Amino acid sequence: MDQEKNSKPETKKTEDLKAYHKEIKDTGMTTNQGLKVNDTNNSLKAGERGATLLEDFLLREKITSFDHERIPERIVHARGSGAHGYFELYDSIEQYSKAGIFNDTSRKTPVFVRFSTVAGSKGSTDLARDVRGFAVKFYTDEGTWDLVGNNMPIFFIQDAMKFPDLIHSVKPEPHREIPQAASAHDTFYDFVSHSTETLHNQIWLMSDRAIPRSYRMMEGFGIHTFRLINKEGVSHFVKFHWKPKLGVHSVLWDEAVKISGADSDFHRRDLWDAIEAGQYPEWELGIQVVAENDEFKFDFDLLDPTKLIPEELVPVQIIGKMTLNRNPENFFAETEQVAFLPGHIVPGIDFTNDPLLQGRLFSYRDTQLSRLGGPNFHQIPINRPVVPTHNNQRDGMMQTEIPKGQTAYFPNSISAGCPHLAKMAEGGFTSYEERIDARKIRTRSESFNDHFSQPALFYRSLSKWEQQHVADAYTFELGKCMQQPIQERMLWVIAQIDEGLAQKVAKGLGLEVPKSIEQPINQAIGADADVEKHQPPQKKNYLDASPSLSQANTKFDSIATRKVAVLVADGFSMENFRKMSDALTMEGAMVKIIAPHGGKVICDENMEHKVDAAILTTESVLYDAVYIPGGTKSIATLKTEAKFIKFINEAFMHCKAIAADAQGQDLLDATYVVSCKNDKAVSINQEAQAFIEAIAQHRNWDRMDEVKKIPV
Ligand code: HDE
Repeated sequence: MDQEKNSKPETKKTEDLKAYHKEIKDTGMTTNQGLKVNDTNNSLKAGERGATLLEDFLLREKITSFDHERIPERIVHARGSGAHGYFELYDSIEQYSKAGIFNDTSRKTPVFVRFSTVAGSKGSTDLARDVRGFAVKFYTDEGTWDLVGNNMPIFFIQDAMKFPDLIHSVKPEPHREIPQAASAHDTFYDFVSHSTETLHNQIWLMSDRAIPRSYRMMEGFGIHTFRLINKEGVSHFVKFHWKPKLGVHSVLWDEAVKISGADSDFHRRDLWDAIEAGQYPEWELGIQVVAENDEFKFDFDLLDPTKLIPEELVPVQIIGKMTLNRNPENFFAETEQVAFLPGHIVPGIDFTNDPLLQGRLFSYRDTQLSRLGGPNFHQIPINRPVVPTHNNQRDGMMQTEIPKGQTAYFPNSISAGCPHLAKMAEGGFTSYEERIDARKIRTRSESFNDHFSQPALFYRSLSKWEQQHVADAYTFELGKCMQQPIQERMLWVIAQIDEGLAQKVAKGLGLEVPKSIEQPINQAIGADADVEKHQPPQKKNYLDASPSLSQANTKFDSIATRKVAVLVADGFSMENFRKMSDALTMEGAMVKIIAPHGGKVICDENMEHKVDAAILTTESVLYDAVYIPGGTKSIATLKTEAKFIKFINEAFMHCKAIAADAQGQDLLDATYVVSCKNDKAVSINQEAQAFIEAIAQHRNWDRMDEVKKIPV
């Protein structure tokens, strides 16, 4: 890996991008026309103290370019981070799909991935409580395939027609543009409580999934049911899943709030640093396949994007792996300008009639026209396929190619019929011939009407600590609503999912769960027959619980890339530090030295060590675990600095692993750790292995109730 790391691994796409790289090394400055520039600090003036001249083309070029540096940010998913990598197939799935990417195990298909939050602006915090976008562009040999998914397996609404309403409700309220990157406000809950189809995604939004520890520790989902088409033209329904090799892990809300202040680029930095360190993030691609004949065998509709297929009903088959191994060269050129379109598919993959997907097929191309300035956005280097493109589409803003020849139409004889059409046997795309016998009708299918069974299944499937987080999240979010009728309507709606959950939230809000809603939901918003039909309950119980929905059942087998804070001052024990640090780094963890000051710290063997962060510049919430090596002098110093005590207390309160050597115990005695000495994730004077196992567990939730008493 090291060799790969040093040489910056290439894919066919990153090689292709090199043609557009511009090295600014050993070169003089020129204008955009190539004129050598010898002064870029002073404008041309009429006299030393005189007015600037209109003639100054150097000033004008520099300033106009600057004036137009910004393009519109994405209307949703504005804040994001991208990386290059590749996808490898484990075994051919030609029985389901004829797509080259799913047949050829020798390929390394280049990918570009962009992770994002949804609601916030481009400069908002990474740690907002939000859904995360998980968009993958596969540069395949048959053309580009975009799998534009999220980190939750379902969506808020069932029909694209409602998307602008959903987004308008969650975005900052229009009269005062508050709050930024937050769903905790009246308009969102006004909408949610009136549109019960949102509840499933809504309860996921209240879960730990909405505050990931890292982009590298999130699942990804294509959400919609797609089709796979094999060589015989047979279609199977499919749902796509990305499973992170590092497991699914989250931070606590208290951490999220603090990280937003301490490092609002936390996820962006984490992704960048992991790749630079050669710790390449990996996900396995899984598919849930349903035969066409089984379309109607479920208690929900496969076309309804607010429903997931529990993995216990249809197992996820793992078919390949994606590795991200290269950071972009330039954020704007690549991450900002990349354009994902769910409509980008390749032969072997096709759409279903999911009405949300159908709307997306329109929206994404449309939005690029204003975001990237016209129909030629596919010519921007990051968006170019790795295969040649030829057609009769011409001109438009920012045409950068020079199509040669006399013809731009089909059919033609002048250009010998070129570009000619590909027959299906030559890989020409043909849409799946779905049989349809239908009336043109503006309505919602009856089969989409169950809004409560799956949110209830999700909640039932969570562990005790996850359920507590959901209750806390609802209490926080509704507590931020100003209008009591909205809070009460939400309480009533939550009670339809789980009465106990609603009671907990109501207690936190100081309200009662209404027995019924005085003004029925449908009356409150006018005569909307749809809403009336959806009124609960009769929840279906096709599964008591789906363990795969709980993060308690994720992987806990690695501490790779976990950040361990080592708290030291001059005189710390080098012997102990070396032992622990070697053991941690062997397992792939990142050891960071935190000292009372920046620069260097001196150990008891009189060696200088580079300090990674002075205590004043960092926070406990940025690390996964804490280690305190001995050394009498070091411990004595740390004890006198209140922020070190706070640092440990916070890590303890956030249920993280803490290790100390015998002398370090002295410091722990000055913290709340003293009250839980038998805690399984506190290892004092033990072998490194105990600490490593505790870090791999991510948190010790047994501590949860005890630490609530800590006033940090
Ligand atoms: Fe998107 N969505 N979306 N969305 N979406 C956009 O496209 C839209 C939906 C998703 O990193 C926009 O290029 C509609 C579901 C991701 O560049 C826009 C509907 C899922 C990204 C748009 C949906 C997503 C977007 C804004 C309902 C998960 C970021 C900028 C019919 C399966 C991609 C852009 C990136 C971005 C529209 C619903 C995921 C406006 C109309 C469901 C990950 O076109």
